[in-house]
Amino acid sequence: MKIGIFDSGVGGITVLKEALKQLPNEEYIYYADTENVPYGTKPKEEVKGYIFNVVKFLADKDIDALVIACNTATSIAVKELRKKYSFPIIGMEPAVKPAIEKSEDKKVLVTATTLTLKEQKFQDLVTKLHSEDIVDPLPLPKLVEYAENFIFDEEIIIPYLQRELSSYNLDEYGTIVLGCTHFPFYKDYFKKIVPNHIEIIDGNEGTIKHLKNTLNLEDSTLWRRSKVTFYLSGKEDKEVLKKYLDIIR
Ligand code: DGN
Repeated sequence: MKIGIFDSGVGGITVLKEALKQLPNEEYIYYADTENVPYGTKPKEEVKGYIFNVVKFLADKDIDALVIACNTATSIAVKELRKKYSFPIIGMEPAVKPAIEKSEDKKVLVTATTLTLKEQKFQDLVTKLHSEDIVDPLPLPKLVEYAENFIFDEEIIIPYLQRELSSYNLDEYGTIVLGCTHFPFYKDYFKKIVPNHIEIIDGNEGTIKHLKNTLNLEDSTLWRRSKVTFYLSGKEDKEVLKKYLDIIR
């Protein structure tokens, strides 16, 4: 099957990696909209325009399914995209439900982009789960910026996270949700600075399981190398692509 995956930039690579792990026999086209990154801090209508251009590009490549490897893009465009295209579209949303189940009697801290947390889709999810009193949102837009600039240094990221988390009494929380695909790059840093009982959850594994079920893909004992083609809309293509490949390896 030919599967299109896109994000504004490098974040969706964390989803592509999971896809290669669970579904190694498929063909992937990864599109990074590096010319327009970040999505999460821009006006909704502008970002919608970018998303529709990307999906048209992928649809023209005759994909069998699309994974929106971006929580922000999913929150603002998945409904309209599903109306427009007939292939299955797998979106992402912050993994609030599993986080509530794992948190037991404690609260859930949901980190994501500003846009994701502002969107009605997120509010509806919290309401549907009757979790208004236990879910706290925390936008971390700078993590997107760091990842896009391939900044993964502990000395930079840990102080940023410590500052952002400093106003929360973390003993009250059972889980932290990474509701942006750029954030799993920093999972170990979160783990390093939060109390041991807190579990850090992202939605990548669940998203690819959903893709697998939707396409009825079987576990295969025959393994062949998946084919991945990358498209980047930005200018520094070659240099960035090299870094993407390093991350995938
Ligand atoms: N990776 C995107 C997400 O999951 O929301 C956000 C990236 C961005 O453009 N801000």
